[in-house]
Amino acid sequence: MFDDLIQKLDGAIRAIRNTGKLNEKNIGEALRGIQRALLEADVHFKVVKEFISAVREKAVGTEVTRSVSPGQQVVKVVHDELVRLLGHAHVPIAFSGIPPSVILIVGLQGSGKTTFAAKLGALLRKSGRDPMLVAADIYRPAAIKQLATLGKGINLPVFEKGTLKPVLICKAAVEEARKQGKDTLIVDTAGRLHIDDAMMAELEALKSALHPSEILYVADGMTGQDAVKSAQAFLDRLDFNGIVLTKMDGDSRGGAALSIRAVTGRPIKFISNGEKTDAVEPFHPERMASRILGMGDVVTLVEKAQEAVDHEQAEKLAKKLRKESFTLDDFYDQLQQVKKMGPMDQVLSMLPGAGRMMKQVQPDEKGMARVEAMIHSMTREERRKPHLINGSRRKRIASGSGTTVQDVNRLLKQFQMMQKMIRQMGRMNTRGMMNKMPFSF
Ligand SMILES: Nc1nc2c(ncn2[C@@H]2O[C@H](COP(=O)(O)OP(=O)(O)OP(=O)(O)O)[C@@H](O)[C@H]2O)c(=O)[nH]1
Ligand SMILES: [Mg+2]
Repeated sequence: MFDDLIQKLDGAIRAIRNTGKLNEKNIGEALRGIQRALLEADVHFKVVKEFISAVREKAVGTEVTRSVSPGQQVVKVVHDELVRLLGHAHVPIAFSGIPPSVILIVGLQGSGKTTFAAKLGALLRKSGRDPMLVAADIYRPAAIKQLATLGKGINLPVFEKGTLKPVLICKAAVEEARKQGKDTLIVDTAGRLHIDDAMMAELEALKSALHPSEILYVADGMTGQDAVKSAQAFLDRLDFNGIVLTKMDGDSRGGAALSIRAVTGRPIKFISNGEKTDAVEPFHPERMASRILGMGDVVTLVEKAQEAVDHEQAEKLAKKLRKESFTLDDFYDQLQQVKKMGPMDQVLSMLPGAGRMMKQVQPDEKGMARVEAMIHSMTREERRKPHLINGSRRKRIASGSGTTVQDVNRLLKQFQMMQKMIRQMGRMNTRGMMNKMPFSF
């Protein structure tokens, strides 16, 4: 996600990041680099213009404190502006006081509505609600079946009434929810290739019949500015209250993510990053800004870990991180847990400094098996105190694991880097991270 943008921003800021002196010239250069990076990521030009002028104003006006370098202070300004652009804080889903709450999923054809409806259902159930999916896309023959299959896969009930009118289907669904005590209805609606009047009228009718507590506009993150334009059209007719960005796992340049909130004034509530039903995250502006600036997203990483890892283990790891006693044994345990968390590249992209590291490491499952074999070939003491592993031990480990001494060297070096990163993370408390900023990127 955002790979290209992350690299370009990194390049633009690198020159001034550690500089002791800021002047018109180096600030100007950095700002031009940032501007270019954003435009190339397909961010709306007006949004870019405002962004740059806000950064310029704040960067020039900031008091430089002793503890950080002026360059780092500019990075902080960019980070804060990114957070502002992405919408300050996470905005949760709204529910109505009288059940069932109705959540209407709308958007263009193929944007990912049906998939997201199922994902949302699974998420809400995890948070203790009792949702039911409603099949209100009656135009595409396979649509009802698609939702039914998705629902079955995650064990969620799907309400359908064939090709009855959507308003009637939904009214019947509300009745049924009351009968069964379901507290949330997630309504999958039909998409269209272009925004046509009849389709909008149908959605308006659903809105006034159902009084949804939430209308979520699903935007295909890969389509960049187009997604923003059609969002505006939906906003005019339906006044939706939240946005879902899908397909953020693809080679999306990030433009939609960065402009859609500013242009519509509506918060992004979720991002979806894969075809599987668990590939979805609540959207947190601050975490995303950190990811975009290559500072990683430690909070989401920890949350994902907590989902995949049993609680006790997560606690233990947190303690180790605090005490800075992270060993190769822990690293090995982590690898096992990481495997459960999802595709390697997505998980790693949340680590601070990962953007650049990923390019060098190219994590893959095969590489992981090699790492496991190497760690297996070490003695207990070596795993605890990797700095003891000298030349002859490296040779032994390599032959024991069917790898080369270079492989062992690389692993130990990476492990050292990771320890260093973890020490730095320990020093920053994740929220106040920007205040201290011993940057690792
Ligand atoms: N890679 C990726 N694919 C996705 C994501 N979300 C949805 N898709 C895929 O995109 C395609 C369209 O998804 P649907 O959920 O059917 O989209 P829709 O908006 O319901 O489509 P219509 O009902 O035809 O308007 C499917 O092949 C999905 O598997 C995502 O976050 N990442
Ligand atoms: Mg659909």
